[in-house]
Amino acid sequence: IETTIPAQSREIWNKHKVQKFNTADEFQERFISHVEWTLARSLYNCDDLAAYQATSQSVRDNLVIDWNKTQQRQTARDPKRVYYLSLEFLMGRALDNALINMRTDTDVRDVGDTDETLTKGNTSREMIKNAMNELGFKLEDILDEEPDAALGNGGLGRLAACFVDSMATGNYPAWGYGLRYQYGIFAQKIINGYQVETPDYWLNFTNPWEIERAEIQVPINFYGYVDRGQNEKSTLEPSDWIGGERVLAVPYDMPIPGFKTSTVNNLRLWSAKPTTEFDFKKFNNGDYKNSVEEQQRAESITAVLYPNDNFLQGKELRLKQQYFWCAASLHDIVRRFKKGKRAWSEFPDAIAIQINDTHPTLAIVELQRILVDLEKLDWHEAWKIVTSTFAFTNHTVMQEALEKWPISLLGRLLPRHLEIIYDINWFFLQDVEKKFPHDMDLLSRVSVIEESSQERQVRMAYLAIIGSHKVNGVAELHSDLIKTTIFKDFVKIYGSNKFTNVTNGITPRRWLKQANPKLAQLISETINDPEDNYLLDMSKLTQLSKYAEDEKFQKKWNDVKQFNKQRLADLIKKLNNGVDIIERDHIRNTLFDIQVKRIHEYKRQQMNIFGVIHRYLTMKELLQSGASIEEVVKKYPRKVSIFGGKSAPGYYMAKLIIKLINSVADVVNNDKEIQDLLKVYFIPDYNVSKAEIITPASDLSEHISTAGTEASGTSNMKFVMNGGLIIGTVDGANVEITREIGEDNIFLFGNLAENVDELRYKHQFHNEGVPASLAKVLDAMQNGAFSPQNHSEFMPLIDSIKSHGDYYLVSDDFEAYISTQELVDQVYHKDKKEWLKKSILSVANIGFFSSDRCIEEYADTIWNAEPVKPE
Ligand code: NTF
Repeated sequence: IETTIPAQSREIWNKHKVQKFNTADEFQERFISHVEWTLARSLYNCDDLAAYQATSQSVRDNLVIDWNKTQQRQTARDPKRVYYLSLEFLMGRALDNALINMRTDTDVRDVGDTDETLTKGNTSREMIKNAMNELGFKLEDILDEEPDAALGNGGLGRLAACFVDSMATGNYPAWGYGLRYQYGIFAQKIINGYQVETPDYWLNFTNPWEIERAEIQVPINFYGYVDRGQNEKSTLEPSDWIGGERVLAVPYDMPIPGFKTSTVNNLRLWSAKPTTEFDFKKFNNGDYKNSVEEQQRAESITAVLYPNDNFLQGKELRLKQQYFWCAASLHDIVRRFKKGKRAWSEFPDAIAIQINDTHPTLAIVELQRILVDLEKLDWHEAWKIVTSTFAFTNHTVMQEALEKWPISLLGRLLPRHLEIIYDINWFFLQDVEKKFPHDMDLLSRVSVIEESSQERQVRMAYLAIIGSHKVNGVAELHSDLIKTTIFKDFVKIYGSNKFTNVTNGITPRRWLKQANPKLAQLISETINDPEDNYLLDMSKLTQLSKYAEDEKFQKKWNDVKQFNKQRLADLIKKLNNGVDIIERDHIRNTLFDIQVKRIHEYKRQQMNIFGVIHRYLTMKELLQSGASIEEVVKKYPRKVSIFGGKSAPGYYMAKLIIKLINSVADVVNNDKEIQDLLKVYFIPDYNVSKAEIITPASDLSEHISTAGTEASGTSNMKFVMNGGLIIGTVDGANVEITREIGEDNIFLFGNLAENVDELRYKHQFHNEGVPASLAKVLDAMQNGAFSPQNHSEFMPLIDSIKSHGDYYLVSDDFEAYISTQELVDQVYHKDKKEWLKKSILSVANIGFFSSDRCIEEYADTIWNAEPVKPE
C-alpha cells in the first residue's frame, strides 16, 4: 500500500508500533493513562462515568489497531466491497459488546489461570471485570454509564445493527453508512399513564466510540437549477446542476468488531456542518446575522431521527436527510473506487450496495447522476452499472409506510434528480410497453410517477425495484406477499427471479451471550464448548435436544430463567419508584408474559390488554360467586403482563393504547381481592439496553400481529433464543420459527393472511357484532371501569372495532386468542416439565435465526462477495 513516509523513516515507525493490551496489568496501565491524559483526571476524581470513559478509550485503542489492519488488508487485497445503507442503526451500548467480541493476542491460556489473563469463552469480559475490581470499580456499574446509541426506531434499525456485527464476524469487507443524529429516538416518560416524549441528547458526554474524520468534508448541494446551456441539450446529456444551498458532510467512524476474529469493520455516520464559504452579498448588505443563521441551519439536517416506525411523514427535512446521506456515502464509495483505477464497467464487480428499505433510493439516482453528469458516461452504459450495483430490501407491505414524495418538493430540492427520475421512468415504461403492448392500465399502475388526483408523487419503492438487480423480503411469508400484492406487476414484468427472500436474523453475541450470560454458560458447559464456538455455528445448539427431558438439566435450565426473572423484577422495582410489582416469593410461580415492541395497531397490543381485562373480569366473577383463591389459581394461575414500547408522537390511537394499559394496571394492581394473581406493568422507555434485561426473562412473549402485516419481526427470534415460548399469529417469521422449533413448541392461533381481505370486506358490509367475550371487555371499558373520571376516554378504541370496520381483525381473533392463553396457563402450571422441554427444544433449534446466516445468504445470492480472512 502506498505511503508518503520515506523508506528510511519506516524503521522508526515499526520500532514504535502501537501495541494492544493483552493482560489485566496492561489494561490497567492503559486505563490509568486515559484517566490522566485523555480525561485529565486522577485517582482523586475518577467516578463511574470517568471510569466508563477510560475503559472505553482503552478498549477502543485495541479495536483501532485491528481496525487499521483490517482496512489495510482490504485495501491490499482489493476484494468486492459491500456497503449497507441504512437511515437507522439501533446499536445500543458498545462497551459490553466490544468486551465480548474483542480479541486480545493471548486468548489461549491454561485452565485454572487466575485473573491475570482471559478466563472464559475467549472473551475479554472476565479479565476486564477483575481488572476493574482491582482498580476499585464494578464492571456492571461502569457498563450502566453508557447511553444507548438509539439511532433507530425499532426492528429495521436493530436489524442493521445485527447485520454489521455479523458482517464483521464473517470477515466481509463491508461498511455501514448512516447518519449521526444528535438526537436519537426520544426518551419516553409515562406521566399519569400518558406517553410524554423528551429529547434524547445522547452526545451529552463525549462519545468514546466515534472517531471524527474532520479532514474529510464532502460538499452537498440542494435546490438551485439545471443549466441546460445555449442550445438546450437533452436531459440524457451531461448536465450542470447549479446548487442553491451547500452544506458539508463530515464522517464519524464507529469501529465494529467481529467475534473471534481480528476483523474490525467500519460504521460511517455523517454529520452536517456549515460550509466556511461565506455569503458576502448578504454580509455586504449588512445582513451578517442572517447569513450566520442560514449557515447554522445546516446542522439541523442531522439533528434528529424521525420517530416513526412503519409510517411515512413526508417532511422536507426528512428528504434532505436522505439526499445528504446518499450523496455523501456515494461520494465516499466512488472516491474509494477511483483509487483502484479500474474501468467504470467494473464498478459492479467491485461494489455491492444494499439499500435498507426505500429510504436510500436517492442513492440510485445519485449514482446515475455522478456517472452521466460528472464522469460523462453514456446514459445506458451508466444505467447498466447502477442497476447491477444496487439491491433493495423491502420491510413492509403497510400502505402508510410506503414512501412517496411530491414532485413539487423533489423538483425544488433536487431539480436534476427529478429529471433523471423522469428519464429512468421513461425508458422503463418503454420496455414495459414493448413487452405488454397497449396495456395503458399496466403502464399507469407501474409508473414511478403516481398521477393521483391531488399531487403527482414519486413512488420510491418502484424506483428502488427498477434500479436494483434483486429485491428481497425479510421472511418467507412476507417475500411471497410482496410478489402477489404490492409488487405483483413487477413480477410480471421482470419475472420472479428478481424477487427473493432473506429471512431476518439476530446476532447471538448480543442477544444470547451478552444479554443472558447464565444461559450462555449453561449451554457452553452442556455441549462442552468452553470457547463458545456455538456462537459462530448455532447448529451446535441441537446437541441440547438430548437433555430436553433430563430432570437435572431441566432444573439448571429453570434456575437460569428464575435468575433472569428476578433480574427483570429488580429493574421493574427500580423503575417503579422502589415498589415491587411481584412479591419476591411469588416470582417463581408467576408466568412472565411480555410484549415489547413499537406500539402499533397492527401489532395489536390492544388485543393483549383486552385479554388481560378479560382475565381480570373473569377472575372477579369467580371470586364474587364464592370461589376461593386456591380455586381461582387453578384456572388462572399467577401471571404478570408486561408491556413496553414507544408510540410515534403523532399516533393518537397508539398513545391511547398506552394509556389504556396504564389505566388497567392501576385498577388491577390495586385490587385487593385479586392480590398477586394478576399484575400489569408498562416498562417506560423500552430500548436496546432494557431489551437485554427483558428478553431473557420471558416465560411467554406475544407476537400477535394481524396476519400478513408484520413483515418478519425479530424480537420473536430473540425471545425464543432465550428460552421463552411464544404465543403468536401465523405471520412474519413466526411461520419459519414454527417450522424450525416444531409446532408443539409454539402457541399459534388466529386467522391466516389469505383470509384477511375477505374478513375485512365482511366487516365493511355486514356488521355481525363482536363475540361475547370481547363484548364483556368493551362494555366494562365503556362503563368507565378503567376511566372512572371520563367514561368515554377509550371510546376511540371501542369504535375502531365496533364502528370503523375493525381493520386489524381483533374481533375475529379474540376468542382464539383467549382460548390459546388458557392452553398456555395449563401447560405452564400443570406440566412444568413439559414446559421446560418445549423451552429447551426451542433453543436447540433456533440456530437458523442467527444473523450470520442472513449475511451469508446476502453475500452468496445477492452481493456475490467473499470474506477477507485475517492471516
Ligand atoms: C420492519 N419494517 C417490520 O415491521 C418488521 O416486521 C421487521 O422485522 C423489520 O422491519 C426488520 O426487517 C419497518 O420498520 C419499515 F420501515 F419497513 F416499516
